[in-house]
Amino acid sequence: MANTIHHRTCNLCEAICGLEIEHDGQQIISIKGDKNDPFSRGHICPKAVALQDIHEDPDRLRQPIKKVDGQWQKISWKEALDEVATKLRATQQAHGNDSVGVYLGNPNVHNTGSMLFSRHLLRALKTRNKFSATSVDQLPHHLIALKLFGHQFQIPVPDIDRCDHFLMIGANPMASNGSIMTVPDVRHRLKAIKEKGGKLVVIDPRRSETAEVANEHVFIRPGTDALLLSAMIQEMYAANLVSKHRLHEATDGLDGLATRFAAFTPEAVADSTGISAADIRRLTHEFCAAENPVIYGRMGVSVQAFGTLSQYLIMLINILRGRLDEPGGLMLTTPAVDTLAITGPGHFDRSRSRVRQLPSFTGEYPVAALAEEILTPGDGQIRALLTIAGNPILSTPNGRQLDKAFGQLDFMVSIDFYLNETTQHADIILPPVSPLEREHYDVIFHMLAVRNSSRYADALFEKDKNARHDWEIFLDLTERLAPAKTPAQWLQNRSRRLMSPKRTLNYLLKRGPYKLSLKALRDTPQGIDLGPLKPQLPQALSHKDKRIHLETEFFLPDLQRLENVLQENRDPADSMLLIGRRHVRSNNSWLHNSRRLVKGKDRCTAQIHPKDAARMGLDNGHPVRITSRVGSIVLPAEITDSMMPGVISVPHGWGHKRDGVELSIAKEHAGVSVNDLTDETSLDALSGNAALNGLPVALSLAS
Ligand SMILES: Nc1nc2c(c(=O)[nH]1)N[C@H]1C(S)=C(S)[C@@H](COP(=O)(O)OP(=O)(O)OC[C@H]3O[C@@H](n4cnc5c(=O)[nH]c(N)nc54)[C@H](O)[C@@H]3O)O[C@H]1N2
Ligand SMILES: Nc1nc2c(c(=O)[nH]1)N[C@H]1C(S)=C(S)[C@@H](COP(=O)(O)OP(=O)(O)OC[C@H]3O[C@@H](n4cnc5c(=O)[nH]c(N)nc54)[C@H](O)[C@@H]3O)O[C@H]1N2
Ligand code: SF4
Ligand SMILES: [Mo]
Repeated sequence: MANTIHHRTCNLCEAICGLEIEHDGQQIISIKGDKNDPFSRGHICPKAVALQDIHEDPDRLRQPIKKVDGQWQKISWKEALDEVATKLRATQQAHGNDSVGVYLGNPNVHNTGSMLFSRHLLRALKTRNKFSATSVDQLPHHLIALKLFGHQFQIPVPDIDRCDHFLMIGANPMASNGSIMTVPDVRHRLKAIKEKGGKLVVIDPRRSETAEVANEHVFIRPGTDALLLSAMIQEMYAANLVSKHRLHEATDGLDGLATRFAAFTPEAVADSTGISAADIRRLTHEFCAAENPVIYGRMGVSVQAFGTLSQYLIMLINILRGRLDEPGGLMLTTPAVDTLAITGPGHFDRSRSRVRQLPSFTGEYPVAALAEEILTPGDGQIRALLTIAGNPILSTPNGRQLDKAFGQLDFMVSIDFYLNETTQHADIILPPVSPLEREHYDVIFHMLAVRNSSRYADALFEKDKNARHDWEIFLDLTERLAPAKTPAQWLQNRSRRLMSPKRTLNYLLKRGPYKLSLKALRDTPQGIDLGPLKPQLPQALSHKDKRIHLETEFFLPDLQRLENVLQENRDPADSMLLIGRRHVRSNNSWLHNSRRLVKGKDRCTAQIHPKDAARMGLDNGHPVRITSRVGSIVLPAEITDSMMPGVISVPHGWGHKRDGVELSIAKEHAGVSVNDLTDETSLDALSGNAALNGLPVALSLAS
């Protein structure tokens, strides 16, 4: 067979780059960027080739396996599914519905079938003990969108192509390729801001890859962003920099705002943040003076002790400067599939977790509470667990405690194609097809994109007869957990299968704002450009009264907690602050089994400033022990002046040398897990999101 080019979007990160995959029907010949994709314009990153490596990986599971006397055995799908359903139901019959827990990981969001079909399974599970990676990530964004605009997914994104001043806090898109801002080819888009005479300013405790390409980089002490942002708001009021804007008429809560920030003068926060009062004033004035400024923050500000407050203040600054819903500011998308309608508005604090009384968000509890819900006896204790496309042992706080908790479950099942740090605890693993054996449409990321666009691909390779999609596994389990008792229920089950992700998608596209269809997208495999983002507020608000609800009485009491930080006096000799790091050739915990991505020098290092290293007598490359309340890790030091003094940076997703892991390449480059240090009691008080950044740790030399 002659070689063919298959067009599809890469599903590995949020940038949704267009790919051209050359293949001969069996084997992949090459993976390149698709120059004709109007959105990504040929851009790809080094991770794209991992799609081939995952597909061909001999370690990838292709058939269900079951642990018998500590040994894994291949079993049939029927046997596996029957046993999983029987065990989950037996647990629930004996101990109540909440005795089964479920954790959903990040790749679900990059999987069309999972996005469209997981709700059936979640409903059939009938448990309140649901958890996901949202609460180690973007939970503050959802909470703010829900409160202010009325829908958890109504999250405006920076209109990067039309802004002329980009103030970026705690985000590193040059490594991450953008987040809650789907922005393929971010390098050129950032460069374009500078080329038109605009300015990119990065605020980060590390001179990140993005800081390197910025006009200006400002170090900030981790966890103090809310102080900086409060001082900016104080200065905006004091210097009369608040703009008049049409949306202010439609905003509740603006009155009296100035007084709430009066105490946070630039002078008051300078020492705590490590940024001089003069610099804070200058940053504020430059931002407000620009014609089309936007301020945006991501992981560094979301996943810390003031995550929600920081994101709220970022939103407030955009609103006060009149940048919400303006070209070049923070804007909402108009995706081809009405994602808001599928996901539902969401809700907050409808129930509380059993042990620590943490609030739920749209039916999920903060994942920092997962271990205690398994370990603490009593009514509602989790005794059986289902994980779907997640690796919480490496990606959520206090991984060692979770190891202990998973070890004591009566039953665990994982829907995953790798035997990794989490799934090795399972009794049964149900592996779905590889990403190239399924169709792909980004239900979520077109909604968070800096330009309206739409792109679909059929599966590249037909799946094996014996293989199942994630969505099929979900329905297989749903039908066993909630068997049809009436002809009507039987029909409903049949019609769900018939609807398939493809048909569902076709239906949603046709009903969407552009009246597209699968056919239209198949005819344009490079994707369709649907134009720049458009102003649409207040009409598009999900709140029935079409007003923005600032809900100051929910958010601003947290300023009191912030004032305590002002009093803190930290001696770096006693404790340093730990932050995270991403690298363009990693993807959370699960791409380290690709030889091409892990080769080269060790990336799992502790970056530390020369001054801190000198104080300890630490040489470059020497092992350093980092200790927190919950544990300690030892890894090589990387001494670099790209770190702010007093701060240490360790990437997450490593630590593959754990018992039972069957990832041959990843184990050769194992590293250690920073989440053996992060603390499940360290939370963003408003949302329950984990505070993984800014954790105090002690350092010592290790041998
Ligand atoms: N310290 C620290 N911790 C962090 C972060 C940090 O910055 N610092 N970042 C956090 C963030 S933002 C996130 S999103 C989380 C991620 O947390 P998780 O989602 O729990 O972890 P991943 O590493 O993404 O694990 C993904 C799992 O899904 C499997 N998988 C991949 N594709 C598929 C598929 O199509 N179907 C199925 N069924 N399985 C699949 C992989 O084999 C792997 O086991 O980590 C968080 N943890
Ligand atoms: N290559 C690669 N790409 C990815 C991923 C990956 O693992 N690898 N993961 C994907 C996922 S799931 C997500 S959610 C996104 C995340 O996307 P980003 O948020 O852009 O990625 P991070 O690299 O976590 O950037 C966080 C930055 O915040 C800084 N920081 C840490 N603490 C603080 C603080 O207290 N204040 C301030 N101001 N800054 C701080 C860090 O130094 C870092 O530069 O990336 C996605 N893309
Ligand atoms: S930037 Fe993200 S979407 Fe683009 S090729 Fe890399 S991993 Fe894939
Ligand atoms: Mo994430």
